[in-house]
Amino acid sequence: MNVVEKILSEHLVSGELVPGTEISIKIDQSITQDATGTMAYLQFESMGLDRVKADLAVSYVDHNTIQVGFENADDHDYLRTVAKKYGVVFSKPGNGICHQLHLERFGAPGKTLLGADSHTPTGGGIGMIAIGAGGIDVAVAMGGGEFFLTAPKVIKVNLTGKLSNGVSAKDVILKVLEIISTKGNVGCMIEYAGEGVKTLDVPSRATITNMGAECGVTTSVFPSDKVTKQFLEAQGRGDVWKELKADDDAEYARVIDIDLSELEPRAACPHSPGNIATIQSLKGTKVNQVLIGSCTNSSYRDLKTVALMLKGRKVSPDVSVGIAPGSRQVVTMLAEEGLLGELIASGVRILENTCGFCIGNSMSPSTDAVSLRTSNRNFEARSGTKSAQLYLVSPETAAAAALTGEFTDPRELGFEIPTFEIPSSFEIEDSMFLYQDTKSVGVPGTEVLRGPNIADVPKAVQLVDSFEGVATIKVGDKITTDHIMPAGARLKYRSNIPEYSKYVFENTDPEFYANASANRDKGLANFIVAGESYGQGSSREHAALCPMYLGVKALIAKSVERIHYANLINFGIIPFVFENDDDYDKITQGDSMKIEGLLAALDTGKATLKLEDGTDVPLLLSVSERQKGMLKAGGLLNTVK
Ligand code: MIC
Ligand code: SF4
Repeated sequence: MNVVEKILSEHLVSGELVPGTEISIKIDQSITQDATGTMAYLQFESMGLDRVKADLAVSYVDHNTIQVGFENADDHDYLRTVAKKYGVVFSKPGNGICHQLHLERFGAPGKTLLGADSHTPTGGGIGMIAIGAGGIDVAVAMGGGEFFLTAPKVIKVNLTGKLSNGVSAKDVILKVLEIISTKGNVGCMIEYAGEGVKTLDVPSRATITNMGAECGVTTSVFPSDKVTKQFLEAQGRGDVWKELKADDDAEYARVIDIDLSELEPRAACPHSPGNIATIQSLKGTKVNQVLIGSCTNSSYRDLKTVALMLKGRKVSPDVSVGIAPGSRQVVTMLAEEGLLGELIASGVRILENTCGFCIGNSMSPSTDAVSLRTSNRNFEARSGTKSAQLYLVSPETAAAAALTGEFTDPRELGFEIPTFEIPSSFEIEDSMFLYQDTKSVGVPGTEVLRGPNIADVPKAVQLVDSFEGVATIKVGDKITTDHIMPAGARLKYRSNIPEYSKYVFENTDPEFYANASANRDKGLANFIVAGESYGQGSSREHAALCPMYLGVKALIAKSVERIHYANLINFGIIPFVFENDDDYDKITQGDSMKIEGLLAALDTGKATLKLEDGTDVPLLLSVSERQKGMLKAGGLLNTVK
């Protein structure tokens, strides 16, 4: 067996590991963050359990810490008190970014982790099967329920050689993205193997698995070896280590070879993480902003490297440079070594150790600005500035641009980039994790605080046999959840669906909310028509929940990405795909349309979309027995026992 098969078979609850078929697995650990967590806990509460049943559940607050107005703080109070009531470890705002913290303090090789955030696969850096999902799936796992997924095709990425000075983990995953792109990888997992694995420390491995999310794979995993052991020991958690490696005769669906020694610095160019170019080809382009941090590249390894590169030097006068560390551990260690002081002296802006700029809730660049970031997504408008040009690069490339004010290959800076070694022990101080007093857990009446921003969770209605309605919006390929449900300034409405729904497709079609609600109020169904890879990006179930609230009944797309596909079904929206992709061109936004025989379509997997000019468009639907039940009932919440 390969590593993926070993972990999955140990956790298998139903099905067989036959690629493409539905299986379910036991989840050992779960994580939520505040932007998805409020919904997840509201849904958990509505299931009527008295406490969480998973071995470990952690609730992190890292996305909405700007706190302009009362909404974010209300959410934090709700999350803290609901965690106390149900036995969830609560990570206070200011403690750090969920994925970085989980890797440091809780992750363990061989375990399964389900997270209400698409970058949960960061945990694959220490040999976990760590998967991102919608909040409601995580709520079910917290309640002890299994998680359903497609048994994966496993892609082996065979690493040989060793990275050269100035080239780092981000350049590895950008190379992987160059090879396999952001689409067409649904139902796959990546397993890293080969001699080159040994040369990568855990933070580097975690950078690589983190951004596997951008390839659209279910997760990515590294073996667990001596390097993993050393990292866990330095985190004071050597006891959770176990070795994990693929058998010599393990098989894979596809093998990709990458020679680390040959890699050069790369960037993902606007507006997709899959739009890759070398830094050499961008050399000399002026840069306005450099931001270093996010769950991809905010580790002690990354920021120490940057600090040593900037030490004794000044950032370019034309560039605004910010650093957001991944955790308190990282900040403390930089501070104790005097490196925070060096960063400040060089002219860097020190940002809070949260998601911050990555989700566009601060540090929006100026109009048309070129912004270099070490984060994982550069979708249009995600930064808060639609005209900005975002490039995703390694910390070394970011620091080089900070110094020179233009794209610069870090290998050409004229000085050796400092190399990094994992310390024998990290600074461990866990006081911003609130572990629950077992006496208060599960006690009825333990007070949960709900401010006015915490609204009820809407439920979908039961499926009817036909929908008559309108193609309320028609969009192109690679529509991300950031297009569907903007974050940034709108993030504060995550626990208030009626309010948040006003911003569905805000940057794509500002009339969508008015048109969709008018149709819904007239009893017409809203249809979304889309191209390939619809729903790329985040796990935010709001991209299904809010459209559902506005009366969206079905999606008709060329293809749909994994987490979003599951989220649509969880909220009773039928995810059809075109039988013939060319039919996409037959539909115009605003067209009236009808789908009949929906109940039968659930069984046959086929339906016909009738356009107003009499054209019939054949559609396909691929759902498991379990998903059929959910669609009939009007979503997962209506079926949970
Ligand atoms: C993101 O990076 O897009 C987010 C914000 O972390 C999302 C979750 C969310 O929308 O709350 C993700 O990646 O799942
Ligand atoms: Fe936070 Fe950005 Fe990571 Fe999402 S991708 S969890 S917003 S740091």
